[in-house]
Amino acid sequence: NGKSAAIAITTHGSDLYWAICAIMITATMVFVGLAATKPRHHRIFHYITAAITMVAAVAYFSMASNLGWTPIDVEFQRNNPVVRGVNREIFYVRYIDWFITTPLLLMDLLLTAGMPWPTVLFVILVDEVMIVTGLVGALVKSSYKWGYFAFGCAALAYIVWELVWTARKHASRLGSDIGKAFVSCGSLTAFLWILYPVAWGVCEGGNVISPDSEAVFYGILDVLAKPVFGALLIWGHRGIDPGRLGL
Ligand code: RET
Repeated sequence: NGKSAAIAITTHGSDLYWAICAIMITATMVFVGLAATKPRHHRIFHYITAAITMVAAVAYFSMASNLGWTPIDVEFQRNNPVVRGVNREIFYVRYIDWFITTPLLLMDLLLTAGMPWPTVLFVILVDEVMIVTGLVGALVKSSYKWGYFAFGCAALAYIVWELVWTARKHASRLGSDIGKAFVSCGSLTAFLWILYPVAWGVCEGGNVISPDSEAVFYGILDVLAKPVFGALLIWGHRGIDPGRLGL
């Protein structure tokens, strides 16, 4: 209907969001089930990882149900760069998910590397700055959104540096098995996390790709960054006594 207010909204995303919700629920059950096979003091990584997919399951339930979003005016509309007064569906629920899950993902990694708690705390606080700047930037209508984006990218640069340099060296000093477990999960994380601001730039930021494509882009990233990452991490810990990490 050409007369109704234009809004870029997902039409096919819901099916994909339901599928990913199911993946997150299944992964949560597997991680909790695996925890039950271990003595209680060997469950820390199972519990952290299960909490990550549990939170994501609720976020995906929301998006699949077409909830957790708000229309935001966009300055640029694909194929029609001069039209004003156009909206885009912005899923703020993603950021509630990320605010909880990205610190947990960092705990998974930094505890694997045996990092001291002040470092873990500071990296998590910087991560929270990154997520909040992303949320505020997504809700801001003017091009000031790119200022928030820049702050978020600076925060991500620091986090990636801590992972690929400081924590990697720390992990390898604790033993080659710990070093290997960290490098596989740490490299996957560094690679995937750098793609999130790319997705943000073409979705919430620049409105270049449609909300349907956004569902695919963030969807693939989230499945790799949560359940696949979690499986790799728990597998990596199979021969490692948490006592060696000070846990
Ligand atoms: C934003 C926009 C602002 C700049 C940057 C971002 C990075 C977000 C990241 C999110 C990671 C999410 C994960 C979710 C769980 O699966 C907020 C998009 C740098 C890195 C891993």
